[in-house]
Amino acid sequence: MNISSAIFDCSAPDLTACPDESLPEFAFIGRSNVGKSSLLNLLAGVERLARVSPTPGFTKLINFFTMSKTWRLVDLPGYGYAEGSRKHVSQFNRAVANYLKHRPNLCCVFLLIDSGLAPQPLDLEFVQWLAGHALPFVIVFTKTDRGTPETVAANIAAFTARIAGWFEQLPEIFQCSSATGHGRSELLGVIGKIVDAGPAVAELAPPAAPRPPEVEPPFRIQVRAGNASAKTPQTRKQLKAARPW
Ligand SMILES: Nc1nc2c(ncn2[C@@H]2O[C@H](COP(=O)(O)OP(=O)(O)OP(=O)(O)O)[C@@H](O)[C@H]2O)c(=O)[nH]1
Ligand SMILES: [Mg+2]
Repeated sequence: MNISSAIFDCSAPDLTACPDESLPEFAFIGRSNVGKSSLLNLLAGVERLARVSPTPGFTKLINFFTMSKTWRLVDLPGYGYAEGSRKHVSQFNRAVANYLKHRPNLCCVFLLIDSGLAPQPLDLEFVQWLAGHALPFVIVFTKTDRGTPETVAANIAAFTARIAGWFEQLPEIFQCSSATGHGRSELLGVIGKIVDAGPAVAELAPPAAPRPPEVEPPFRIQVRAGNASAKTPQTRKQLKAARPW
């Protein structure tokens, strides 16, 4: 997939401040420092488009980037980072959960997992949370340049084994390295398939059945039904049917 232009749109502190819903969006979520912003830059083909830092918890807002004037990449704050005042952390976490649950033009979530680590409870919980909310997502194991191929393969196999029982059909699994470019074309392929499908995109959503028991997101927030946003009273199913593109 060719990207003719990549521009930063805006940073939003919460769902109400997000830009219009006219373009399909693909969002990056995962633990702080897993490589979300780096992967965004790799896919966009622009160094330093999203800001990268070795300090965990660096991305603090919902950042929107428009590609080829037709679709967006969305860089989200990570989870699992407890620094900062409790109030700020919970505000950001609530904003991320609201974005994921109520953004009608969100086509696919890229859940990033560090390929150098054995399965982490927070990441496993987050898989459950995404599936429990029927969100279309794929799993991307990051930083494959850092470990030996054997370690990466063992960590991916262990993670897959932990989640296998939760799904009739597993979410698609990818590997990437923002350092070497590994995985770029495969991930752009996922996006291209969905963008090209246009309004029929709902049929491409990866199945998430059987529905696992609902758990609170790893960042442990409570979002009361009907209190998320005045803009989002409809269910995801209704919204999918009404996608604007
Ligand atoms: N070796 C290697 N380092 C990476 C890779 N991806 C990211 N990094 C490094 O990991 C650190 C964190 O990268 P970011 O892209 O800022 O991570 P993030 O998930 O956006 O982090 P937060 O915004 O804090 O949640 C930086 O020092 C990156 O250079 C990768 O594929 N390989
Ligand atoms: Mg970041």
